[in-house]
Amino acid sequence: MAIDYKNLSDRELIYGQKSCPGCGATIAVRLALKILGERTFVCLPACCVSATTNVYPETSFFVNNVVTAFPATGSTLAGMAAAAEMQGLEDVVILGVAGDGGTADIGLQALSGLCERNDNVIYLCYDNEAYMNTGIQRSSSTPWGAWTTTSPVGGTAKGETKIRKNLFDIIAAHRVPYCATASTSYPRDFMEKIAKAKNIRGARFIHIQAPCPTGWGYPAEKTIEYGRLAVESGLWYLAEYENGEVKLNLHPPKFKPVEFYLKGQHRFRHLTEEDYKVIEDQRDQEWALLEKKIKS
Ligand SMILES: Cc1ncc(C[n+]2csc(CCOP(=O)(O)OP(=O)(O)O)c2C)c(N)n1
Ligand code: SF4
Ligand SMILES: [Mg+2]
Repeated sequence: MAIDYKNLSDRELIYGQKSCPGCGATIAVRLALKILGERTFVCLPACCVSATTNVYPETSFFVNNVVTAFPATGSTLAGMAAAAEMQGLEDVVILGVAGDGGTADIGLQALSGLCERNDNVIYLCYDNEAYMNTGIQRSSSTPWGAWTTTSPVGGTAKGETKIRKNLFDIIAAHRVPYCATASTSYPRDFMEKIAKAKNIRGARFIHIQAPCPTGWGYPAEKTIEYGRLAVESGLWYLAEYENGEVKLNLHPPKFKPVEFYLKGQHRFRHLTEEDYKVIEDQRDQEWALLEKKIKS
């Protein structure tokens, strides 16, 4: 979907929020609202974005927004979409913005219902790979080997022991009209996906990796660099599911070694050369599965 970047509005629809410097989640929401515009109605569960934007009695959103209970984003969005339809509001976008914990864990049931019913909403999951707002606890999207306060390091413990859920696959399996992955380090790709989603009716889902300097343990000015390294080393991919088909938006000609991505982050600093090998094997398996879906 071509975007006229030169004439993109200068107006910011989110500002003054209290997030950490370099917060990838804030970048994701800012870019999404640039494309979606003022007639967007946002729903957020408990998460970093809601906690840093809605500090009573103020809000940093310059569109309507509602904060719902942690598991309830999908069901609240369904109600908002039904209300918009009842009122004949054709020009509005109902947008959910939730973290990985609120999406892949506690909110998954409500989200699954939303997808099955094909409710007319866009659901944006920003993935900082842990429960950051409450002090860095693991989620089912935390990568293997990562330190969090609930996947500790020390003695025999070596960080997260499980392989992360593949949300893209889970949502695509609901056969929704549109599902995509994105990265805050590839803003054009992301904004084009948002623009495409805006023009589709029904349940649309975008899963964006949003690096978090506080939880990952790297200097705030490196958010874009780490997001790029994740894609370049094959640990995050940019893909779309549409009309029953999976499409890859970018395939690095040759993956960068994973240690380029892992080494500078505090959460991975205990990992050894052997662990890097494990992560590369997991990556290759994931890509083999993905490539099968693209060919078939
Ligand atoms: C039912 C319920 N359990 C726990 C909490 C506490 N809580 C609020 S936000 C949060 C973590 C959110 O993690 P995620 O969805 O990944 O968003 P992030 O904080 O990383 O932005 C938790 C555990 C809650 N608000 N409600
Ligand atoms: S903890 Fe991470 S996701 Fe939360 S506001 Fe800070 S940088 Fe953003
Ligand atoms: Mg999170």
